[in-house]
Amino acid sequence: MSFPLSYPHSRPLTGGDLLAQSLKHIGIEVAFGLHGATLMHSLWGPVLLDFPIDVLFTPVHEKLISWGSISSPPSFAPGPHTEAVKEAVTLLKSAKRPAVIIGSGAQSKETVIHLLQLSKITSIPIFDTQKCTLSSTLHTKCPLYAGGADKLGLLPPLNKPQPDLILSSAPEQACSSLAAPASSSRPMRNANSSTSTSTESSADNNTGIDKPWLQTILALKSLPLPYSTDPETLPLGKLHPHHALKSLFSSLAPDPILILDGGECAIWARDVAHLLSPSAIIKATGSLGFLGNGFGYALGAAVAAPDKTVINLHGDGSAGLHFMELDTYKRLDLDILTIVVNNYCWGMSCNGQELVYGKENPARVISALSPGTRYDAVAAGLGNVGVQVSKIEHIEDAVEKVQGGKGPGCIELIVDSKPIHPVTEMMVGKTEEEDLVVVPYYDNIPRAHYK
Ligand SMILES: Cc1ncc(C[n+]2csc(CCOP(=O)(O)OP(=O)(O)O)c2C)c(N)n1
Repeated sequence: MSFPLSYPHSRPLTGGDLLAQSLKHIGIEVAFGLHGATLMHSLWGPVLLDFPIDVLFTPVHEKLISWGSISSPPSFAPGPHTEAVKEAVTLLKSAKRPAVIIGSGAQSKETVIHLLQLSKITSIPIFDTQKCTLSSTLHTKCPLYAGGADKLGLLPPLNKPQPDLILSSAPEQACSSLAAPASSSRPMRNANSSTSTSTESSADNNTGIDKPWLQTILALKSLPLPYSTDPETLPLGKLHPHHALKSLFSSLAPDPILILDGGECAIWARDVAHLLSPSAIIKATGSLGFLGNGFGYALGAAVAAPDKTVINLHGDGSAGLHFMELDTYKRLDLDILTIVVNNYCWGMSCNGQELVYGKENPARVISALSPGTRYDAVAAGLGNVGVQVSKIEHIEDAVEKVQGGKGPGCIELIVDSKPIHPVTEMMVGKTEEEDLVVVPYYDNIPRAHYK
């Protein structure tokens, strides 16, 4: 039995977390949560049960609900069964075009060590996903790091075959797994041991890998991004968010801890984060919301790693939630650079509304923010060095000003709210299919028909 983990950051606080994928499974999830507390090498302590919004929207068909068993023990401890691991190794050895996709189930340093070892021994390329925060480590340390898993979608138009086996640590991700030893459903300790079992068992090598295919796969990440040829300045005179962040990240000192908050700005930033060679990336937003948490993460990171610069990146929406923390940064004289990517709106929400209601209703009453607000001025009022930038050619000067001295600073980067990032389009999931209800940012659900 395996359950995808929904939010691994809750692990330090709980014994484990479980994502209810459908109402049918709620009974089993609850039973598993109760049993987990008593199983060795399983969950312990409090268990977080996460009911995603698409599940909460689903009508209940009582007959289909499986209640599980609250009183009897499950037949197997959850997690990879030895036989399942053996079978996965056999499949890995026989695959010609295998790939690993990692997600939130592979976030610990130990897992990265095992993944690097696995990739080295087996020549299997590793892809990551939006949910994974390790790509900078993989980018610099893993010769077979192949970029985001979305790149696999480029294979059919290039007339190249898809992988014949995917080892996935994130079965909840978009790509369907051909075989997965489901390590993501376990606490990290167990997930690691399952990875190392595969690593050791594969030590006598998969020799049958299609090498030309591997080269094609590795070249995908160097293909230009779809918006890299867009103009730097858009028709309304504002900067394209991709070019603005690319230029800013190329100018900043490398090796910081990078905190990504906000909506679209975090995705634009993630596309170019490797230019900063960050020693760690911490994403504030995700499946449970958490917009604005980046301010606290930045504070914690700066106190825990005083020899590092911390980059605290926000949209003007998330910035508004806890901007007063800049007062704390100054009081403690912390090396935190806050970047406000200001597009004068809650961009991801406003662009989502554009996609769903665009033609029928152009009003964006709630998602618009004030164009007059000067975050650089507020930052300066809180004792941070504050600079506003609206032109690419002024970025280097701004960086020199905020990184030249000691203590916290803030760069307010004025950008356009367009183009809509492709990830927003994908998450909004707009479709004309009549039998589907669009649940923006979550999976669409089948339309219920009541008799
Ligand atoms: C606490 C919380 N509230 C609401 C959301 C939903 N949400 C996700 S992205 C977003 C818009 C963010 O706007 P902004 O921070 O300005 O970044 P932008 O998308 O403009 O780059 C919102 C409201 C959330 N993730 N967390």
